[in-house]
Formats: sequence, structure tokens, C-alpha cells
Amino acid sequence: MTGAPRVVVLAGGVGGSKFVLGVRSALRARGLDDPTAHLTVVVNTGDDLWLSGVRLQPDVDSITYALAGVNDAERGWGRAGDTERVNGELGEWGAGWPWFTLGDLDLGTHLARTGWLREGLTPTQVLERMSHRWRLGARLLPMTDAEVDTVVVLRDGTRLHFQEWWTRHRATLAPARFENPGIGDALPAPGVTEAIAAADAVLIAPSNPVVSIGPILAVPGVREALRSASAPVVGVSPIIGGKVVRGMADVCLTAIGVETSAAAVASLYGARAAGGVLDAWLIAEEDAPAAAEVAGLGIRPLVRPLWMTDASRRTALGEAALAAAGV
Ligand code: FO1
Repeated sequence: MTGAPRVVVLAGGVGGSKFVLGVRSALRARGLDDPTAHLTVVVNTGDDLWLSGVRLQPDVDSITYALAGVNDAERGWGRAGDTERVNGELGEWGAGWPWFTLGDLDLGTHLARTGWLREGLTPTQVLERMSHRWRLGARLLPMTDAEVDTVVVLRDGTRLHFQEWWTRHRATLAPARFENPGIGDALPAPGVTEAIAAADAVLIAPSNPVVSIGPILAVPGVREALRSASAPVVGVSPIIGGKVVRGMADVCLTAIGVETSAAAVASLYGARAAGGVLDAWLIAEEDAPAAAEVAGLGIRPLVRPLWMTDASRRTALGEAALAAAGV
């Protein structure tokens, strides 16, 4: 390969944004001041929802805000220093969801997005327009332009929007399965399969394997694009020391019958050589004993520090993932 590598990352919200920050700074450390043309992020849109008349894209916004440096890093969603005046007023009207907070600055994003969608722009075009506001250093693509919001089906058949299950019930209601109605007819957003085909490295972020990476892989054509990519596909385990780093991915994994372990998630994704999507799998030092099991799946295990607790660790992980892909 000559010149800077072209990298595609599949990503969800919080884990996804930290990882993308790491990959961006690893590319910058290689002298690529503006990696926009070299770093494409395919973002999960299964978390999206309509609320109070506006379209919310939590994972898209988490990644955009993080790359722009305006995210609320502590909370993991929304804008730093946001206020909640409009949200209070919505509550007085009995509008929206009392358990779901829309910050004032964040609402500006949702209003702008909704206005452009109403004018006829596609989600891809809206995101492209939104990406110009800040120097993101990456091209963001939604996984699809279709609305395929994740639905959680409980054991008694009750159907809840993913966000209600996640934020109101904090994933305490046992799910039977997750669905993305309409996803079978969805197309990858323009540019997604093309970016994967042209990539020198494809990376799967340490995001929720079930409700973040799962929907991306379920968009018809994405799995096939990964399988036929000439670039190595390298995943990063979202499980460290047998536990989820953050969030409630363990509940999601249990619901689909997958153990919360680095090897089980590798097995869920599968080896590219055996009909899956992975060539290599970065596992934490704490999970080093799982390396043999991962290798047994036909996936190259690489034991690396996976904690992304500060900028230098994030950069090191981004660099480790690129190196694992041979770029
Ligand atoms: N998460 C919460 O736990 N409570 C909230 O009130 C909340 C509001 C919210 C508003 C906009 C947005 O983009 C995200 C928001 N999130 C909130 C985060 C979100 O529900 C999830 O953490 C992600 O979708 C999971 O990746």
C-alpha cells in the first residue's frame, strides 16, 4: 500500500465514538492532519427515534459531538454544558417522554435535521451537511437511509422502542429478541459498500454487538461487502475481563443466547474464512486466556490493552487496530 490507508470503522454510540477518536488521532499521528478522506465511519441508526416531532439519531450525534469535541463525555450522550429549558417546557405540556431528556443545544441539532429531512434531504445528505459545521476529520455515513428503528420484543410479546427499553427500563425487562422492522428491504446508505470495497482496513468498534453492530451487519449488502472486502477486517472486543465496559450489552447478549465473553462475541461475528466477518480480534490483556478459543474459530487473536480511559490509550488502541490490519 502506498500513501495513507483508507479506513472504514463500523460503530455505535459511546464505545464507537471513543474508538473513532483513537483511530483519527492514530491517523493524525502518522502525519495526516485532516483524515476526512481516509476515515469513513458507518454509524448504527437502529437507536434512532421520532420524539416530540423531531428525529433523534443518538449514535450519529454521539460520534459527531465527540469528534467535534462538544460532547458530554461524562454522561456519554448529548452536548457538554447543555441546559434543559425546552425539555422542562415539553414536560409541562406532557409532550415527549418524562424519562428522556432533550438538551437545548441538542434540540437544535434535532430541529435542523428534521427540517432538512422534511425538505427532502436523505439522512446521508443531512449528515453530510451537519458534518461541515465542525472539523470532524472523518466522513460519517448512516448505515442506511431507511428508518429501521430497533424494537425490543419482550417475552410476553410487548414491543417497545429500543430507547424506551434502554433509558426508561434500563434494560431490566427481559427481552426475547430485537427486531429492526423493514431492515430486510433496506439498502446500505450511498457510499457504505463502496467505502468498504475501497478500504485498506475495516475496523469493527467495541460497540454493543447486538444493538449497535448487529443492525449495521443486518442491512442487506453490508455483510457481503465485508466478506468480499480486500482489506482485513479487525474487530475490537467490547468485553474486558469478562464484563461489559459500559452500558447493558450483557443483557442484549444474554437475550440472543451469547455469553458475555470476548470469545463468545468473536464467535457471534464469526471468522471471515468460515462465513463470518472477522479476520482478527483484539482482546484485552485480562482476557488473554481466551486467545486459544478465538484462534480455534479461525480468527487471529491479538492481546492488547483495550481500556480507552484517556486520549493516549485511545490513540494506542486506534494504532493497534490499524497495525492489526497491516496498515
Ligand atoms: N440516555 C439516557 O440514559 N437518558 C436520557 O435521557 C437520554 C437522552 C438522550 C437524548 C439524545 C440522545 O442522542 C441520546 C440520549 N440518551 C439518553 C442516550 C441514548 O439513549 C443511549 O445511550 C444510546 O442510544 C445507546 O447507544
